[in-house]
Amino acid sequence: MTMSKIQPELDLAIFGRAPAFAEKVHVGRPNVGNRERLLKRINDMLDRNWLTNDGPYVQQLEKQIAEFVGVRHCVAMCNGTVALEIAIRALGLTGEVLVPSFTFVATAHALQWQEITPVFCDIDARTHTIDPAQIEKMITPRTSGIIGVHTWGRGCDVEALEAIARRRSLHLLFDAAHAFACWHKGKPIGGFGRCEIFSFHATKFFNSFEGGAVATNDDSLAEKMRLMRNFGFRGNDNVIYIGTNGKMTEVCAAMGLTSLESVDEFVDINRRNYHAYRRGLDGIQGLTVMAYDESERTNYQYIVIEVDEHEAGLGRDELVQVLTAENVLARRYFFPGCHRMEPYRSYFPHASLMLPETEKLCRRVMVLPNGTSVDEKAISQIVQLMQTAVSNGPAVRDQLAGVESSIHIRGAR
Ligand code: T4K
Repeated sequence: MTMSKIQPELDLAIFGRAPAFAEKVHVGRPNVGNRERLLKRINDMLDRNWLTNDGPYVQQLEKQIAEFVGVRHCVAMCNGTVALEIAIRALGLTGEVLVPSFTFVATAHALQWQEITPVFCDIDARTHTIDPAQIEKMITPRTSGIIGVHTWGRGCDVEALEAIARRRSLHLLFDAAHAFACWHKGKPIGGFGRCEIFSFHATKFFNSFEGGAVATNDDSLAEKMRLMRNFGFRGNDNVIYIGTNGKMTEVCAAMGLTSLESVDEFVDINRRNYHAYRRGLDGIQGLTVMAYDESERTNYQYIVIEVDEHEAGLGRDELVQVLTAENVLARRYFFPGCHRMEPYRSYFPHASLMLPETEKLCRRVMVLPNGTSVDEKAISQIVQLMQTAVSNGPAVRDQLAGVESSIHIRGAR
């Protein structure tokens, strides 16, 4: 007679009950400001019949963002990736550029797209940002720059990076896609390095549907980027550089202006949610909620959890599976790391040997839903689900092993 293992019936969807949430709860649900004001702006735009090409909304948004982050210039673009590409080209980067592998793949692609080699550098396990101590050993005669990424809106070790860039005559710029409305050492992010690049994608804390911008205090760099985002035109019929089409549309700028009016409200909601998550998750063994330095201003957009599989009794992927079955679409970030994505995986098959902290974090980290579409009731349910899963690790693991791998996990690609 064969003895089959009896599973306890836990209050989780993987054991067969209905998902805790009838609708999917997303990481990256857009924050939308005042709808009436947005629609009024769009109506005015239609009345004006000026839809793109450095229109009045784009100019107003650039002015307000420059003031908001305390820089001389904000050059609005159609998205953060093109903003990165244009900044890289306008700065004249060549050869190799040091970047963290723990970033969205756009940071690396913006270089490779122009045949500049992204050289992946490890992160500091504590901050999740590029580790200055690792940088010097990656510099070669071909290195022309460093791109720091302010991951989760937490500033890189800007001072150490500046010192290296100065000493080794390298350009320093920052991918600040996560860091709009975040500060570093008492100053707004946007004014560090030669320039900083924001993303205003729908999933970001501050959005303009699609959009991005480069912030800089460098007059000639700003001028060059303005020409480059408009095919290289200086005046009618006069092209003076190779350029592209990186222009932001008026409807995107209208959304950006509307989002800007609600920044404080978005921060308040994110902060409230962050504290609710911390109150619920801080005691659960094996889970660490990434702490924001509350002495700095930040947008609190990312609820970042590190899962210690040994302590929690469940791995990160198993927890994501449990939540996905409940319609909570927690995300792995930035799995599996740029160095394990093509074409970089083929170019640098042994890169992982230089990236132990990146490798470790990519296996441990997950992000939970935040933003204006998440409330404290939803958070307490999500916390309860995670508590139930971790408290019953062995049963959950057995159940998942038996469930068809129909629960599809996604990462931030
Ligand atoms: N550097 C860094 C460090 C970045 O994180 C990014 C972008 C960039 C540079 C480049 O900036 P952009 O060129 O994008 O401006 C998303 C975003 O597309 C991307 O902007 C973002 N980083 C990246 C981390 O995530 P996906 O593939 O994860 O997006 P998706 O479509 O799966 O959406 C995420 C979730 O949000 C979904 O569960 C559904 C929800 N969602 C999404 C959209 C677009 C909504 O509810 N409504 C929406 O309108 O890439």
